[in-house]
Amino acid sequence: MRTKRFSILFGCAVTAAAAMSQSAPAPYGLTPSERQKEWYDREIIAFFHFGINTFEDFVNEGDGRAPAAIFNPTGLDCEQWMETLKSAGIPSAILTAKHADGFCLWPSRYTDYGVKNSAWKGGKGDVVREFVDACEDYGIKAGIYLGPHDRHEHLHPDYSTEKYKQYYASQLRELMTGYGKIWETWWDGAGADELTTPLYSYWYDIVRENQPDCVIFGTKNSYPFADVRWMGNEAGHVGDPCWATTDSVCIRDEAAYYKGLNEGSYTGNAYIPAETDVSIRPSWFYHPEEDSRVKSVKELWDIYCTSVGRNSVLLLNFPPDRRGLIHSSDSLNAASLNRGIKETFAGNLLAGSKVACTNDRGGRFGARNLIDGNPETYYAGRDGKVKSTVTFSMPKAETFDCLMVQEVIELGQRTNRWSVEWSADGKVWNKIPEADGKHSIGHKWIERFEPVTARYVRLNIEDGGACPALHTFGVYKQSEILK
Ligand code: IPT
Repeated sequence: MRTKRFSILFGCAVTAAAAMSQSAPAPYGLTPSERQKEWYDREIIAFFHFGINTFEDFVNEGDGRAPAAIFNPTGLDCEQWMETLKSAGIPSAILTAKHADGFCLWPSRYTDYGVKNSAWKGGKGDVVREFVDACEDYGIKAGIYLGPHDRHEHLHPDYSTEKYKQYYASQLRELMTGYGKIWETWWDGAGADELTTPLYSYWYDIVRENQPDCVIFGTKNSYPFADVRWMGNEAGHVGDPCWATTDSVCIRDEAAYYKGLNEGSYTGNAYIPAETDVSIRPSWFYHPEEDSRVKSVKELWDIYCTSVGRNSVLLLNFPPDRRGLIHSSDSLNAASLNRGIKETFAGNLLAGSKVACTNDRGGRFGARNLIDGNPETYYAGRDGKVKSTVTFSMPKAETFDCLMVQEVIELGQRTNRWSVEWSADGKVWNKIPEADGKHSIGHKWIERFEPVTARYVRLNIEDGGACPALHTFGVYKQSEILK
């Protein structure tokens, strides 16, 4: 009796030891930095375009001549912005501290053009301070947009002067040193063609020295310093495929430039994933005329699927109005999107399946990890074996119209061709057209399709640079909220 019990315990110990000893696959190709990994996991970031344009009629890019005095929000409440983010499940936000008009939302020592000469709070206010304080109180990661293109300053001398270089540097220092931790900074390429790489190089050091974890959005001449890239349009449509890697962007060839941004390149020489900036309204700044044109929940879901669901991060703009508040339509639609996303992905219909796999590394890397709901555990194949078929047998037939797959991004972009099929009987297999001949996966890939009813589902990993390493795969029924 004693011996038997001992041997059972011993047997378990051996199995556990074998599982532990199975080593993890080595990373393949380029991999994300800690900053990039953290950024990917945010999934959605809010953009707040707010400034002097808000107080003009239908201006989205002011010329820097509007009098500072007109900036006068009657009820600015950054905590109300944060309430919007909380109900929308958004963990991070970026404020336009200075847009292209040059108007500063904080009392910069280096210009008179800003809140300190506005009617608001008798010139004693600081929107950036109120924003970062509210972020801190609500556990939201704060980011700052400091437009490199400044039409107020640019009225005379041009950008190549030492004066402009130092002017921007001084303002960047104020923001990077005086407002706590900054998680992202945005170098808009709009109107910024004249700004040179040496200028950005000088400004880059200021960001890095003061904010080591700050993600830099860069395009065009700031691209060499970018952690994340623009994805080529403002409509929310990331390419398919969309690789996190891309080749250095050459602006002279327009078509290659946009393709490089929108799709990236599997063999690209830099890891700079795509950020998707899009406004919840037609314009970037608030205009009452657009109150009836706020994107619907369905439109937002489409954008989520073609951004977050295409290996990108969504930067969704909520423009505060002349009171300094987010309009209720914007908040309500974003909150519904969040509820719909949660409801959809709470129910992985494969969760109770039996799992069979043709390329299993063994140990703690079994294919069951794909459906355990835990992003920390993952499935991996054997070294040198890039193909794999993972078959899921559900306890009963289920109807679904959506799938999601996620790679272990720390281990690189391994898989570069995949598909998903379904079967009612486990013998006759049917393709899902939207999930056939696919290429990139990355942080998250989502496909939607006409509902199918199936008992069996298989994920085919058809090619790649190294054995697969994926942490999640699921099929789902889209929530009614999103329709
Ligand atoms: C566009 C810029 O060219 C690009 O570099 C990036 O900053 C982007 O804006 C951000 O949306 S210009 C825009 C009018 C498409």
